[in-house]
Amino acid sequence: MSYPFQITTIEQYHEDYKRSVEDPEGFWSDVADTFEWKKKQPFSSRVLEWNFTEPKVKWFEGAKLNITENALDRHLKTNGDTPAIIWEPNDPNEKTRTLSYKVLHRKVCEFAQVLRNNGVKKGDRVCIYIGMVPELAIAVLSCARIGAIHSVIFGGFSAQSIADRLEDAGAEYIITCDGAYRGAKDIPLKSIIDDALIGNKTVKRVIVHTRTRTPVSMLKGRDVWWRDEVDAVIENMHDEVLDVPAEVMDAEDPLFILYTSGSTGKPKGVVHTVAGYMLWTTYTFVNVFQYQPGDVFFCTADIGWITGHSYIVYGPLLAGATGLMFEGIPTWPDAGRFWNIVDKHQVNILYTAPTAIRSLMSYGLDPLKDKDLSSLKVLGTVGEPINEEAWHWYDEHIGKKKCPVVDTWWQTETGGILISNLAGVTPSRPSWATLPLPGVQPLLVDEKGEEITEFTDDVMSGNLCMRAPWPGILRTTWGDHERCRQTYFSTYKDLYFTGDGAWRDEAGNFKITGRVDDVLNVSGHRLGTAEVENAINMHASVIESAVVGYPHEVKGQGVYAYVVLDGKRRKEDDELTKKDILATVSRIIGPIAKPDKIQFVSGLPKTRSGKIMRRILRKVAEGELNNLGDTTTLLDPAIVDEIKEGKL
Ligand code: 6R9
Repeated sequence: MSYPFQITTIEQYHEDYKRSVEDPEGFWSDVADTFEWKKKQPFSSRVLEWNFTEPKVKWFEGAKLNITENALDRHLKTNGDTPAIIWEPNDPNEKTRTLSYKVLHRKVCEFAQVLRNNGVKKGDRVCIYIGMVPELAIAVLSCARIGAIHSVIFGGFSAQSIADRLEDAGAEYIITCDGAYRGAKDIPLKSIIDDALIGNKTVKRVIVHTRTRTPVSMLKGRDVWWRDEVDAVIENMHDEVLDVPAEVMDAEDPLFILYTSGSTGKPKGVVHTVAGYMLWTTYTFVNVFQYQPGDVFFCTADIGWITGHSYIVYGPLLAGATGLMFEGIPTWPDAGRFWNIVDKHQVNILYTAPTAIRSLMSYGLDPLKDKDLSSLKVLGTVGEPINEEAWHWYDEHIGKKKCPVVDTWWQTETGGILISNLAGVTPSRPSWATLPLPGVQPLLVDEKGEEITEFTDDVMSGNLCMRAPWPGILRTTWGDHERCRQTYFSTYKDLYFTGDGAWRDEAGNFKITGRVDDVLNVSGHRLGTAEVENAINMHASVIESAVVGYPHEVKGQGVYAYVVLDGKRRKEDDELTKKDILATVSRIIGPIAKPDKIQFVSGLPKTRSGKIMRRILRKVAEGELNNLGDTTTLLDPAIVDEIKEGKL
């Protein structure tokens, strides 16, 4: 496969960038021409219609296609035997599986037919809760093939979180598996689904894949086995080759919903649509990583997050690439696991998170001994700001200083990478995401939404916004368009607000400094402080709580909770109560949201109008006790001294 839109020189980057801003419709139409459409854009209508007031964004509306025909069928003629997914199991002694494009296409067709047989139709919502096995990618693509809207839920979420998401999406179908292996743990996914379904009235069918052979309950009339359903499809197949026709989708039909945390309590279902997302993931994959046919691309994310959607499933497959999918974790059975995988599969491009790099750094260089990393050509990071120390370690010890490091900034809402250097084409700079991709128009604004144009000490600093839509931007939040407007398009008029703060230098490079709203980034996972507070407050002894982030050596940010308990407890029960609170948070959100530190306090610092002064709590958690700023407006200034004394 060749990529006519691949940028190969810095001059071309500047030219393409310029054209993408001056003539976005022409620019993206040319990229769109490299895909297969069932019906092209009617020439009388516009390629792009948009405003950020409603907001409304439509790319190629009226054109028809199916994303799986672009990700699978179109590669069959020339690259059918190319490996699409190489799967590395959790246990290094278990056999690797390799699925060629031909095999993946067939499996997707079979399972798409299973979904149809079970009543799934275009537009229906299907919740997918499976570990990192190829069947997860097959389930996702099968939904896309028949036009069902998938909503993948990460394996670390609790039954309660799943129940909330099922309800919000109005999901009628679930695809899950008995259990998932992650390091030394087996996670009983089906049993968690069973708990999530207590009281649920909308789910009609649960399809269960077998992975761990964990005993599961199977309810007659609701639960069916993946294997049996596929066997039935194969038995009833008349043709030699099963080729389930792909549903005709409009460019702007929804492709998937993915829930993500914001600064308010309830996660929101970010909606991406077919054509824009297809263009954006392919374009960014090919350009940022400079993918060349034959390269093995290893993205270490989980498909439960946007990074896995865009750079394990869609981007690489749309580009006809070979992707490596890993079931386990970087530190099991030992901290050399990633390097074993790179060596074993001769990985060329590695894409991981700063938190993984920092965690592996802490094991020293021993795990790297005797590992051949010479196949590596490009390294990437995503999910949170990367500190310079981790950047240099990655560059020196993994890339041996010969692999460009791409620091890719983006969000669930952006569909794919927005700001990043292009490997070996545009320069990298430690801890800077550098330049916007073509089609991306970032700017920095102050609190009032005025564009910042003045430099102080060579940089300007402000809140990061976008001026115009790129093809991969979110279209709405599921079932609540007003929430989408409020969250992203109302803070600053006519701009998309990212929630991040950033710096910009005179050459136009960006450095992302972190969230400026009440969202934490723990090990690259987004958590809303309000969400965690709601979960803590569910504990019977808790009156109120406030959650802030603090710098954490490995996780980037840790979760620090200040908790006010009712007066009934005994001091000697404190440790137990803390554990109970952790268990409560695990049950309500999932283990990923458990606070790292819990400090019991007799009250929270509040203004006279009752607002919690988070600034003070943040400073204390960061250990900046002498720099708390003005505390005179507090209702009860004495509380600050108590909090300082009790700091953990
Ligand atoms: C892709 C993904 C989005 C938030 C985003 C920002 C942070 C992501 C980053 C980065 C600095 C990078 N973030 N990449 N910060 N440098 N290269 O992670 O999506 O889970 O939605 O998180 O992650 O704060 O706003 P998501």
